[in-house]
Amino acid sequence: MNKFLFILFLSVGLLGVQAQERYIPSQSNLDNRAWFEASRLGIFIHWGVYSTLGDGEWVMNNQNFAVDEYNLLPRFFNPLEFNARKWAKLFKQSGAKYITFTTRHHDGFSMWNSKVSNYNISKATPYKRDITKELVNACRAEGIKVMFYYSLLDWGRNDYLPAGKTGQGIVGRDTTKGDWRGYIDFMKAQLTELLTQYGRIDGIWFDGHWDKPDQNWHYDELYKLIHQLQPHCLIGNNHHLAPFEGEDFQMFERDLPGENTTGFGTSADHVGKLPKEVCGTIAGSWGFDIKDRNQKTFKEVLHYLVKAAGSDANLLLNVGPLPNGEIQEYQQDRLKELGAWLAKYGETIYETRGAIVMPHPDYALTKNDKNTFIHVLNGKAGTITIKGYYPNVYSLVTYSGDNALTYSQTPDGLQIEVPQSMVNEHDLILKLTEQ
Ligand code: H79
Repeated sequence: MNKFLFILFLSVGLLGVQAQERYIPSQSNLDNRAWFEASRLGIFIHWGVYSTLGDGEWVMNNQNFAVDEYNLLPRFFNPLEFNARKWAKLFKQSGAKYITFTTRHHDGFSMWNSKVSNYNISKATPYKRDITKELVNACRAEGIKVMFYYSLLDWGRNDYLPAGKTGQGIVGRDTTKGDWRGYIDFMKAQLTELLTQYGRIDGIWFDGHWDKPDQNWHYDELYKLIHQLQPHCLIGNNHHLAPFEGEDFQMFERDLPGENTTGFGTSADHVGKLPKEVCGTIAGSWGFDIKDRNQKTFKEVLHYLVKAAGSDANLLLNVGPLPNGEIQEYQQDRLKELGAWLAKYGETIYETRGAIVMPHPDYALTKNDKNTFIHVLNGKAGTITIKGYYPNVYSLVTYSGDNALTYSQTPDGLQIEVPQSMVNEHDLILKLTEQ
């Protein structure tokens, strides 16, 4: 081959490789990102065979189960009170625009009728019904979009071995059967099922990367497969790092973007430009914990939502249903209260952008085309100073527009006088209009 042709082929080859690696989202994906970013509230559902033990979704690891012992759980996971339509109506009532359902958590149990693993709701439980299918259909009927949580980490399968950072005390696995390539192919087969048998799915939410942070997870293959099957499908991965190539949104676990109170590493310098989502719980834990005493009040849940929006992120708010399929009353109450609040003040949350200034314990700001909304969260009268420079304030009024406030721009920010008569313990919303 002459030298010129050789170089030409080489460059075309290299370009080809690069083109494969670089992810260019489809128009439908970009549209879906815009929908996602405008949605601002989703409902996270942690539900699986672990729920039967009432000790959270990490019980298999935390109590160092043997695989055979844990495998008894499906035999009495029989959620007779589960009613997908009732759940979907509740989620609708909360004002949420989508749900993210744990199709498979770290224990490896599949909540759908998987053909590549019998360890699933239809084949291993007396209940037999395909819960994922029922939930998808019920949500679709309410106009709620569906995303699937899918664990990369697996505490039960041999091919996942050797164990990663977690699950080291889980016994009864055959350590000679580790097969990473086989495990990746298994996940591809499961993801294919999830993305071909349930109609349109709007996102895949991965979790567990941090169990084997140095492992090659073959995301190029996994992400490509997902985007090939459903190009609009948004991929997020809870790896606690800056977004990887091929991802469509960035998530923050129990932290606002830029915060790092959990120590998971979602630090400020990792905040990227993709749509953002903060996930958090109504209870203390994700999966049902019978001794959970950290039930959040309406005010706490509302402030979570407002601060998430104020930091330009969605809130993915978690419920942990009981093993019988009911959602506990206090969790239902929080969702209904949020919905009632959003029905009145949704304009200040949906389709707004945040990060004008980052949320502060006392306030958070959101903005749409017409107004900036100042959410005063400290429930106090007196002077409050909002960081930033707002030189063109035309009017500063209460959300209803009935009352004007006194303000002045100072070097520290916009100083506002909140009279006692306006105090709102949940959220005093002020509407700032610029000239
Ligand atoms: O599904 C819920 C949790 O079960 C799951 N993600 C949410 C949405 C979750 N798993 N782990 N965590 C949350 C906490 C992660 C802890 C970590 Fe670590 C600390 C990961 C890395 C450092 C524990 C210790 C795992 C590896 C070392």
